[in-house]
Amino acid sequence: MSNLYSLLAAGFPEDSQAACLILPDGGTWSYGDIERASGRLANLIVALGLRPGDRVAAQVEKTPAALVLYLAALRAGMVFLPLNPAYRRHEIDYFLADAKPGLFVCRPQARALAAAAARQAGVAHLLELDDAGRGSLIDAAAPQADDFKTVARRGDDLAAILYTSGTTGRSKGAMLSHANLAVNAQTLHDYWRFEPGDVLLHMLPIFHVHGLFVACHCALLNGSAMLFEPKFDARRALALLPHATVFMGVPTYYVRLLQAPGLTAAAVRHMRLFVSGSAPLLRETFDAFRARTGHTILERYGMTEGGMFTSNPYAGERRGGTVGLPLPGTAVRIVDDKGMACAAGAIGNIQVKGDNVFVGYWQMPEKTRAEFTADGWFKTGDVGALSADGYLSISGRAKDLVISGGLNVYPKEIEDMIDALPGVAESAVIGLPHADFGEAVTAVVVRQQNPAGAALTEAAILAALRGELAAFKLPKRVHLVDALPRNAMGKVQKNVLREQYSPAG
Ligand code: MLC
Ligand code: AMP
Repeated sequence: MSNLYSLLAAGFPEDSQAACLILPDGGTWSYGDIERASGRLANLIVALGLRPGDRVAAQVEKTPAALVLYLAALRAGMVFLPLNPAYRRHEIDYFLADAKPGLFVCRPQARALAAAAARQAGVAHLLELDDAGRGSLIDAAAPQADDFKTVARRGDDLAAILYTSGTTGRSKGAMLSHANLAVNAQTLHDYWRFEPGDVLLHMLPIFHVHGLFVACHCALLNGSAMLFEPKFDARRALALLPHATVFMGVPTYYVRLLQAPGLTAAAVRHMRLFVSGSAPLLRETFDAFRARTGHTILERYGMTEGGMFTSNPYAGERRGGTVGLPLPGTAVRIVDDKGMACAAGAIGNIQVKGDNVFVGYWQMPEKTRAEFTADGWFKTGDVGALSADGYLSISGRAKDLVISGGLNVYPKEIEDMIDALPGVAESAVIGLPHADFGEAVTAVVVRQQNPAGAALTEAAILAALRGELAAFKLPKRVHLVDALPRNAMGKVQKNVLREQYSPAG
């Protein structure tokens, strides 16, 4: 097994001038440009003194240079650590202290904050990459040679660490190996039948599994061009879809496309494939999209800890309300709380096994052990059922997680912050149905019986959280109450809160 980059590069087109990234301003990065730029950055990373296995962290906007930085880190044998630019100091401090990267690449506007965090965590090198893809990172790489001999890696060597927040509040770094990513890339490329001439409309962020691995790996492996957009915008998507053949998005993208004027069968007649994932696609969205466009969205299911596990078939029946069949090489089973296999159709805990399943959580051997069964199955924390003919339906989550617009928010992290505010006795954070984001983060807060408690308001709580947390994690609403509902064991009944505060309830 070699370096994941070598596998991807084997799919690059023979013509090195063929387009890899097509930008909103019409600019193009060819496959040759990608190879040379990643060579320069890989040479720079080595010249800085980083060694294979060291971490390279990046908190930057989506630009070609950001993607090239990922490829350079792979080539040099480093472990890539992408971070959402929305994260604030509190979050960055934790990631840097935990992962101890040798190089941290930040946005210039976050330099002061990043420098303080990097100093505190003992990060040796801090470089900048701005939102136009320029900065000290690129300047430092400019004198480096274009050629770089991609470092050989073993299959179980780490390629990336992606942080996923934990139910206990502390984020966990999911360690993904070259083999994990390579096997999933190849499987998806083949299963979704990528073909010569495919063009991917890429509007996802590239700091998560969906945008960075699922989307980019399929396109690179296929030597395809990507219409590489900084973010999702429904009008822009409609303008670009006639030039694409494949689109991947979270359900919110499809909800917004359906609301935008101009989504017609004619507008998408060149398209070969629409893929949805990262959060449940409502049946009504699936049906409305088919009725409007004639295209049946292909829904698939996966998570940071292993990439994609299941997918609706390319040629067979794409069954709405299901996430399809286990992908080749991945096994899926449903078990009850005692670990006994469930019958077809019965709801239970979803467990998975396969070469794509991650290596473990960074420096958390006990958490890793707790998430695997004795016979090596990974406990996803999702709940669902397998039909008699093998289709998986996800009916809920055993883990306390809110997915808002495809981004995960762990209630415990928000509850801890709210509970620390003056005047707060306790709090519960829940997800409520939301037409655009799927779920909306909502806080229910109990006041202390004192003047600080009496002075609490929704606005004051939100203002206090805003500086500390990425904005997408902020509650869309805060409800102040006298007490939380509890069961006989004293556990907060979040299901009761969800019913009470649901828009329809
Ligand atoms: C932005 N905001 C959100 C939000 N995104 N609030 C809740 N949930 C979200 N997902 C807030 C911002 O903080 C800001 O708040 C306001 O909305 C406007 O910000 P914006 O950046 O203009 O929003 P917009 O561009 O509309 O972004 C929404 C979105 C985006 C849905 C297009 O979040 C997105 O692209 N999501 C996809 C995430 C993704 O890639 N997930 C895959 C994870 S991988 P304020 O207060 O500042 O105004 C994974 C595994 C798998 O899950 O299976 O794939
Ligand atoms: P993340 O930890 O960000 O990788 O998110 C993974 C989680 O997203 C999974 O454990 C599921 O709960 C959820 N998820 C991903 N795809 C789907 C889908 N198609 N339907 C329902 N939930 C999904």
